[in-house]
Amino acid sequence: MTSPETTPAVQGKKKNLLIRRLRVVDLVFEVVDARCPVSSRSPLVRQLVKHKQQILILNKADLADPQATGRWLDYFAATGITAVAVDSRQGSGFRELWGHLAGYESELKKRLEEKGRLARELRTAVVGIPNTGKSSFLNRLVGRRTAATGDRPGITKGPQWVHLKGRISVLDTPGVLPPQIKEGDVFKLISIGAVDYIEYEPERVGEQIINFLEENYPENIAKYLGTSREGPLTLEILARHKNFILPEGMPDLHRTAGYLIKLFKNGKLGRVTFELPA
Ligand SMILES: Nc1nc2c(ncn2[C@@H]2O[C@H](COP(=O)(O)OP(=O)(O)OP(=O)(O)O)[C@@H](O)[C@H]2O)c(=O)[nH]1
Ligand SMILES: [Mg+2]
Repeated sequence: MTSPETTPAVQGKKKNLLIRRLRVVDLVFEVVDARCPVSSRSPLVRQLVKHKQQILILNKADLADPQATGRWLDYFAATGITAVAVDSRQGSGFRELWGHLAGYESELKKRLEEKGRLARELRTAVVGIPNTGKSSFLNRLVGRRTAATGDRPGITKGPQWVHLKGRISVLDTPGVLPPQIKEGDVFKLISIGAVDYIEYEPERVGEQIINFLEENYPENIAKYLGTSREGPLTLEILARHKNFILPEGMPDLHRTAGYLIKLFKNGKLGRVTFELPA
């Protein structure tokens, strides 16, 4: 079923509005989930930020496998993409981010001076697919600064600029972008809460999560699910272990899958990263 908010016409309108808002922005923070920093990028971003600078924010780094995050940072550095791993809840990684921003700010100043133009603030904006932590990131960036000022004189509605430290400002509303839904990535997007599992077969997603953990983080299964390690875990075994049994005595796989997905979303299955650089 398609809700009115997700019809192509509405999405098209939203996209155009976002493009218009981003027109005056110099630098875009794309907030992705550090647990799957590639499949949580939006295909739209490339189109939106074609001529802009970009910083990739690997958010929720506290939920990701730290070794994997290190590999991703090396990978992005090697491909010329500025990427910073952060935890927007606790604030780690933001000191490094401010260092990058100071660099971009002085670069802009130099560029404007060379062109003989007046100095102005470095304008930034936050974008990303649902639930990656865009609002948390923005709040952390803004801190207690609440002095939002109007976009342009005479316009009272629409996004506001918040002035940050130095000569940097950020749009007060993050842009929500659609995720790229590739068949093999759906279970990751569901696990990070970017896509609603109800629209997919939860049992299949549950199996995929279990298979992924079995293959990559078997120690997390024992530690966080408390099942015995006598053979590979299945959704059915987990259902029985949790006593999720239907009145007819069959294991409730639907409920078990929902339970697993919820654990994942809340980071209760340990630190895990779904994908590694090639
Ligand atoms: N552990 C952890 N949780 C985080 C982090 N950043 C955000 N969260 C949590 O992730 C959930 C979503 O965060 P939001 O900031 O609302 O994400 P959003 O991208 O603005 O979400 P939408 O506006 O719905 O697209 C919330 O429960 C946050 O508390 C982080 O760095 N680490
Ligand atoms: Mg938000």
